Order: sequence, then C-alpha cells, then structure tokens
Amino acid sequence: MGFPIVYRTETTVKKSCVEEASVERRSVEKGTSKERGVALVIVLGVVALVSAWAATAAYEDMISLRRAENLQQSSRAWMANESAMELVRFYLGEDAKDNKTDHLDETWAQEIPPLPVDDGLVTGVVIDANRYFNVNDLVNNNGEVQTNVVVVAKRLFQTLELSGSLVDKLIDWMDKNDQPLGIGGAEDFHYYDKPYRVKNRRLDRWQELSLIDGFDDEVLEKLKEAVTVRRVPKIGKTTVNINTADKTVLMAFFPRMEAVDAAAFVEQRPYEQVASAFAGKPWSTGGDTTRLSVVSDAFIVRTDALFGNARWREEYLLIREADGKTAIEYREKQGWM
Ligand SMILES: [Ca+2]
Ligand SMILES: [Ca+2]
Repeated sequence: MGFPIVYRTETTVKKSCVEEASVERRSVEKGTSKERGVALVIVLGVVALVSAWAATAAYEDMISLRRAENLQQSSRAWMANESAMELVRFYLGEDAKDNKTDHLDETWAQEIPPLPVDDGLVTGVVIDANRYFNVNDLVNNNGEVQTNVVVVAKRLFQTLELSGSLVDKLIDWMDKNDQPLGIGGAEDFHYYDKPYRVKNRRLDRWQELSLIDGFDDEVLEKLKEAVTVRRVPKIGKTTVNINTADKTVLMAFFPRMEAVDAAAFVEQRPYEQVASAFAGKPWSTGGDTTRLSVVSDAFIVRTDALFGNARWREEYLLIREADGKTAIEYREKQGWM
C-alpha cells in the first residue's frame, strides 16, 4: 500500500505561506500587545506612586505651614498678653503715687476694651483682690486660730447660706494642731479614705479648697464672689477694702449691718478713711474694723488675646508694694487654642 502523494499547487503554496505569515504576525502582535500591557501597568503604577507622593508632600507642606502659622499666632497672642499685663502694672504703679484710696472709679479698675493689635485683639480686666475675704486669715503665722476672724467668716458663710461647720473644717485643714474644732471640725481621721492628709498649713491656691471635706462644687460656686485664697503678708493679716468689697463681705464684719445698710454704705463710696466711713453709723457698733482698709495691695489680672486661630488667656495675682512696684505672686494659663 503506497502513501498518498500530495501535490502542492502554486495556489496552495501561496495560501500556505500567507497563513504561516499571518500566524507569525499574530504571534508577534500578541507578544507586542503583552509588552505594551505590562508597560502601561508600570506607567500607571509610577503615575499613581508619584501622585500619592505629591499628595502626601502637599499635605505635609500644608500641615507644616499651618503649624508654623499657628505657632506665630500663638507667640503674638502670648506677647499681646504680656503687653496687656505690663500696661496694668504701669497703671497700678502710676496709681500708687500719692495714693490715698483705691476704688472702682480709678483707671486701673476699668476693663480694657478689646484693643485691635496688628491682626489680633487683646483685652484685660483688673479685679481688686482686697474686695474678697481671704480664708488664710483664719489662722495666724504660727498656725493658730484667729477667733475674731472666725466670727467674721461664720457670718459670711451664713449670709451665703452655707453651714458654719465648713469654717471649722477649713480651720482644721490649716491650723497646726490635730484636734478637731467643735463638732464640725475635720482633722486627719476624717480623710482616712482619701489619698492625702490634712495640710495643717495655710492654703496656697484656690483649688486646694476642693480637697477639704464638704467643699463641693456648689459650695465653691457660692464662695467664688466673696472669698479668695492669697498669701498673707509678713504683718500676719490681709485687709478688705471697703471701697471695693461686695455687700455680703462688708456685712460679715458688722453683726448689726442689714442688707439695706450695706446698700446705702456702698452708694456713698469711695471713702478716704475707715474711721470716718463708719462714723455715725449705728449698725457699725460691735463691728470688727481691724482688718478693713481703703487701699488695696493685691490685684487679680486677667488677660485675653486672640490672633487668628490662637487664643491665649492668663490670670495673674499682682502684689503692689507701697512704692508702687508690683510682684507677680502667681500666673496661670487659663486656656489656649
Ligand atoms: Ca488708688
Ligand atoms: Ca489641723
């Protein structure tokens, strides 16, 4: 049996060649197409990477710029606050020259209206610290109870509708002994479940009041407008200025002074002397005038500066000496953004 002989005609040969070329071209085209696809993916990847990098860099640049801008605004707000405080010190120094009395109509007592400085605003207020009753006066420099001051404090607490036992607890916190004062007192045993002991020394800051038994937020809110915590000068006592004190505080010094008397007394301010201020006032009989004055030596200064997104608020307590120089007893940042 022979093999079938296949004859390739010219047409068949041409057709075959064309088919082979076509197969080859398709093969080549297929390869090129794959390479192009890979190249496109790489290009897209690079573009994506560059875009991501550019976006990150732009974001970081924006953050850095914003941070630098905020820092600059914050510095300006801080400097504006410093300037406001220096302005207050200047006014207090000027006022001290030939100073006979301190009262609420004087320049230092006026609120500084918001002053435009460059692109910001700065404002401030000065509050006479002598308008408040200083709780540190309840004990003397030796840590002993000052009974005449206790009487005033209890009357003040009563007017504020607060229990007199709070005064006892306050004294126990500050006096040097460990004997509870009366039935309302609170020495160490009262704080057995607290992570601290009684201080047995005067208070340094207002915030310490909240450590004392019974001095909750409601009590502190009531005390805020009548009481302060400040260091007692070397002479062993602070004074209350009758030209700036609130009626409630004034009434604490005079057992017979009624609200109507206090209102009439305040209406007649300012007074140049303590003695003449109470002359001819029947309600002043039996009062304690030993801690009253017509001048002030301590001032709470609050400053507030706003520059762009930066706001800087501070509180200072300035102590003014007789020569008009002021010293900062404390400064405290109240808030910033
Ligand atoms: Ca004055
Ligand atoms: Ca004590």
